[in-house]
Amino acid sequence: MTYTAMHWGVYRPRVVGGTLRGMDPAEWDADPSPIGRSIADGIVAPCRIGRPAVREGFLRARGASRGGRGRERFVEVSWDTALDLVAEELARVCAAHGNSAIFGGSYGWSSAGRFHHAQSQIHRFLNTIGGYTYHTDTYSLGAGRVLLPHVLGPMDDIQLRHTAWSSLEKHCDLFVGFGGLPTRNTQVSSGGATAHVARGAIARMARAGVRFVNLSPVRHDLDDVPDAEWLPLRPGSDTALMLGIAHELVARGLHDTNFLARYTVGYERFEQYLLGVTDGQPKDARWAAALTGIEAATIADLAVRMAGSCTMVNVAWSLQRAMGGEQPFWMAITLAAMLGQIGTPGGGIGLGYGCMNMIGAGRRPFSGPRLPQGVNPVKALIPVARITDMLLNPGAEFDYNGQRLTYPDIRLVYWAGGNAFHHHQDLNRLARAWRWPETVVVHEQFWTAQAKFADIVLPATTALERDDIGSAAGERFIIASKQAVPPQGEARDDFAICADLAERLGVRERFTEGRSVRQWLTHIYDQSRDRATAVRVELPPFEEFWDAGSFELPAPDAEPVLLREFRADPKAAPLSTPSGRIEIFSARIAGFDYEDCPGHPVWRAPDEWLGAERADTFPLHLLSSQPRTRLHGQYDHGPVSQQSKVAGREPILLNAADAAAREIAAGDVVRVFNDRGAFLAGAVLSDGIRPGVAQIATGAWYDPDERGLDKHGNPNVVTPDVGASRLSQGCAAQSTLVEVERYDGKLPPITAYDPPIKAPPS
Ligand SMILES: Nc1nc2c(c(=O)[nH]1)N[C@H]1C(S)=C(S)[C@@H](COP(=O)(O)OP(=O)(O)OC[C@H]3O[C@@H](n4cnc5c(=O)[nH]c(N)nc54)[C@H](O)[C@@H]3O)O[C@H]1N2
Ligand SMILES: Nc1nc2c(c(=O)[nH]1)N[C@H]1C(S)=C(S)[C@@H](COP(=O)(O)OP(=O)(O)OC[C@H]3O[C@@H](n4cnc5c(=O)[nH]c(N)nc54)[C@H](O)[C@@H]3O)O[C@H]1N2
Ligand SMILES: [Mo]
Repeated sequence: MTYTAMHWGVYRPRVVGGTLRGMDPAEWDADPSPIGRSIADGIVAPCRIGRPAVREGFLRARGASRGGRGRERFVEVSWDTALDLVAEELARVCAAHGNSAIFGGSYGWSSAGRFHHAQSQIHRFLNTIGGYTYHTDTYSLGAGRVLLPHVLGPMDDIQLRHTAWSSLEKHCDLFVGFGGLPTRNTQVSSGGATAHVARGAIARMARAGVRFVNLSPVRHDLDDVPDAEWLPLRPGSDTALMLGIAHELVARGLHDTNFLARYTVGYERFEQYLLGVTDGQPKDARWAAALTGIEAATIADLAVRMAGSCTMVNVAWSLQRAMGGEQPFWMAITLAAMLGQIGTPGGGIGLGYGCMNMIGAGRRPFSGPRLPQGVNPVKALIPVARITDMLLNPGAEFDYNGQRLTYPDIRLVYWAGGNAFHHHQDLNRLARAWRWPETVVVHEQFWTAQAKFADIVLPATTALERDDIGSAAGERFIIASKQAVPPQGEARDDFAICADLAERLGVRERFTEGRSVRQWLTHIYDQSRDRATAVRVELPPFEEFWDAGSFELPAPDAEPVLLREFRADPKAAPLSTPSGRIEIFSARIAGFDYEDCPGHPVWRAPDEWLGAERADTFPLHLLSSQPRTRLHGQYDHGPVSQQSKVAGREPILLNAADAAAREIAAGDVVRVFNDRGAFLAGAVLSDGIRPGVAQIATGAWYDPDERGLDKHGNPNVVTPDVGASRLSQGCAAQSTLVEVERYDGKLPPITAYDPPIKAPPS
């Protein structure tokens, strides 16, 4: 059987006469993602990179021409010419400046297959030539992932152990979703969603009588349950709302003092703050109402219902992708602890239901196949979202998770499988910083902005064009993802590219270990087989797995319940926090002495939100959320994404009254701007979004004109490039204020998908 594993699902490629005609969802998937419909046209689109290419100025003057980066056209060259050039640049930079001058972080989702995972290939390759400056953390979970080990346990582990949907169906009464429960996001899992479960599970919960509360500025964040209660709070105010609920619990004696005493530390200190003993301000429902825009009586009523029901408190990851993003996660954990239901089969804390398919999917997690990356002798690192700061400030010091680190001096940037001009904030600032390195090498499949802002571009294969293994922890299947069509143009696998570079640098054998692709697939599968056996999962031998095309992992013996063992016996099964318990007060974090992240959860007004002075100038809060029609920027050129555009631009959701006040009608092109930048988008009007809030999906390919106006709708031209706090330095994209106006100028054509290739001389 031939399957292809993609992050948004498993498909059977329909190939006629060597051409891909379509992708049929795997037969077992009850709720396949429509994104698969973008692939057949997508992989042969004109924006596919056909041949290696070098920026014109770079061919002439190498690094001295770097001011032309992102503006100049490219000249197509042979693979030999391109690889010689890359090898030369790597050798030159290592010799002159040391390996820490190479930034090889290469953040991004690349493709689902675990062997051809581009970022892993790059890391392994760079390690064989002496290492590189790397990144820690993710854009997904910057603040949350740094906070969690201090107060609850490692996020990577916790996200895989979430209480199964099937358990919630039986035991939960009330599901309170901060950020809603948007099933558009459960289309994907990192490494490949296999059987989509969230929508079916939510429907069954609703039928079983579970009540849903959607605490989000946007109604459609919980549109799977028609009678869900919608409480449209102000963006960025969730911590205040949770504090208001917590205060109400204490005022009514509804908090679970036994749970707090047995399973947590530091509640007393937090309670002093909650009641206003430390700062004179009780965080009561009236106080919270003024900050959140939700009435005090509604907050009080919610507190009573939460205490009287089996309640799941869930927070979307978007809440922590914000200034002070640690606080909503920490406060949600604190609130759930006060309710005393953590570790029960229907209540407690959820950190990401509705963010990915794997959360709550209920399969026993084991560590699947992955490419060993070797050892990186270079110790220089950045938290992933500090890339622009790093490029602009070599030698400067910064805080991170209790450490004082120094930005390295980067001369060469190497990227494969990610798109910084999609994912990073304040893109005009990134574009300026991007002129500093002497050399930028990118492997890409398509002419994204990441490729256009490179010096040397090497064309990579897609998942359809190579053999691989799709595997995501917590998913139901692992997939033998088989080549369906030949590589398009001159595209090559990232592995083959790295191997040939390693050859030129004299380390081919160390990089490949003498293995072919098939031998590597067998090898990494066998390694994961041993890890699976350790958690009592028996995988078939490789050849059997490969011939079958997929393997269904067994359901666990008991339904997963997050922190069940800890609840049963906190001494026998302590958490990995310093105290072994839930840390409502963290002595360790307090010891770091960061005013923007003190020792217990607090409300601190962010610099950018509707309550800030800045809102006088930029009165709308812009949410930049995950796209329904694609994964980030991937296949933005495909039909599923293209059909969703408005006047060729990315749709932006505006409140009908906000639009009327600005004489904006549905379908108008609008200019969205602040003092960092501006972009065009297509207006969609609704009463399902709180007045004063606008929402746009991320992922429209960056398409700046000469003056820096993005013609297409990439929100990252207006988002702030600051760390969530000194603790995590995480991405804070959600803390963004803008103004919107109708765009009456002549509409500039979209050029995002045009290949920047110089026509050969005639
Ligand atoms: N404003 C705002 N910004 C955000 C977010 C937000 O909420 N708001 N969310 C953030 C989050 S959570 C994330 S995870 C990031 C995502 O940011 P990215 O992961 O960087 O986004 P992708 O578009 O998935 O980029 C992957 C790129 O890899 C290429 N690619 C795919 N497969 C291969 C391969 O096999 N080889 C090579 N060489 N290339 C390949 C694709 O063509 C694509 O361009 O964005 C972040 N940015
Ligand atoms: N289809 C699709 N699915 C995806 C992805 C994709 O690109 N496409 N990306 C995947 C990735 S990499 C990740 S990390 C996850 C991300 O998962 P999330 O970070 O949870 O996803 P978002 O869509 O950014 O945010 C969810 C909702 O939170 C709401 N929200 C934003 N700010 C606030 C706030 O301050 N308060 C409240 N209460 N609500 C707020 C927004 O209305 C938004 O719709 O999604 C994954 N799923
Ligand atoms: Mo993410």
